[in-house]
Amino acid sequence: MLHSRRISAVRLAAAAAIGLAGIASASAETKWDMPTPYGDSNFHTMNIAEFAKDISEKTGGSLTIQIHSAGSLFKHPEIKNAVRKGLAPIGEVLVSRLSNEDPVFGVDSVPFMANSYDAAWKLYQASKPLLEQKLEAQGLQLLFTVPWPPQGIYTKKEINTIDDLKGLKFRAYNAATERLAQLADAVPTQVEVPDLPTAFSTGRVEAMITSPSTGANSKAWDFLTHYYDTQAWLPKNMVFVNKAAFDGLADAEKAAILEAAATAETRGWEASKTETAEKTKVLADNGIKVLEPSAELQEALKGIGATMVSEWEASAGDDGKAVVEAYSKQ
Ligand code: PCA
Repeated sequence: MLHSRRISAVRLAAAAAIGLAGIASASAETKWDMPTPYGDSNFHTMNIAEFAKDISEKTGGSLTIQIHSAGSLFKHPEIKNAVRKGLAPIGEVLVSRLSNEDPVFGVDSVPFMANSYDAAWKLYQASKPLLEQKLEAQGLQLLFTVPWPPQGIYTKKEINTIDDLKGLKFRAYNAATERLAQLADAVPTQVEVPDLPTAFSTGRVEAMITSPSTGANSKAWDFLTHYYDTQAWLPKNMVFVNKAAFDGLADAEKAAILEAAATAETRGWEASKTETAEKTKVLADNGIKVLEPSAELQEALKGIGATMVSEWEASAGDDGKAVVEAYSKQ
């Protein structure tokens, strides 16, 4: 036991050293591997592809980034720690995947706390100093965030009241979606986006809450029939770097990354807005019934949201108070 543990520790250190070796030689050509969780046709991945191209152009090819999408290099739950350990120098995750580590990471997924682009941007600005601080404590640096379109409910049957969700096997993608499912008396199961078609077609799950993007990218019409535009929250993805890897770059390369990141953030927020209408239309064009939730359903969801806001505030303590106060002043 002891022996095997030592071997794995040595292996891990060796892997980390290999990971960082490419980074240290800033004067030569540096190639960074970048794990991301979502597929190539998703607008986040497309935005990151532009970001990578931009960096390569700005640095005259001295720094290039190779994207490994759809969890192909590291699976979504592993990406943050892979970057933290230097196994990959840069990566993308859904911020709220980390809410189990610290409630601050989950603030953008509390239902109805900020459910428009304007509110989501303000909440981002209000929470950014703490977000950066929490990442820095892990040797990570935030580069940019981009929100998903507002979240709506997908089902295989008509949903008129919250009771219609009772007992449904409900796909979750973070702690908040799991909690929402519990509060609706549904049964949550975590499933990553690349696994959605299989999970639905084998009956592991039968309903979900996500964006029109993820519904359209996963061809939801193959296994679902109804989409309720509840506009419950706009969760963000973030792109972040291993601070030591970043510090090992030449100054011009660091500047190129920061400039490309600022551009990617602006472009990504705009793309997300365009995406909302475009992908909602794709759902409708492919036969999904795109519907407004009934007043009764929406009220019940807001009730669940209110419970979750209190729970979030209680768990986030002083950090939570600071974010809420900064948000109210935005
Ligand atoms: N798509 C991702 C996160 C939120 C979204 O719209 C997902 O469904 O996992």
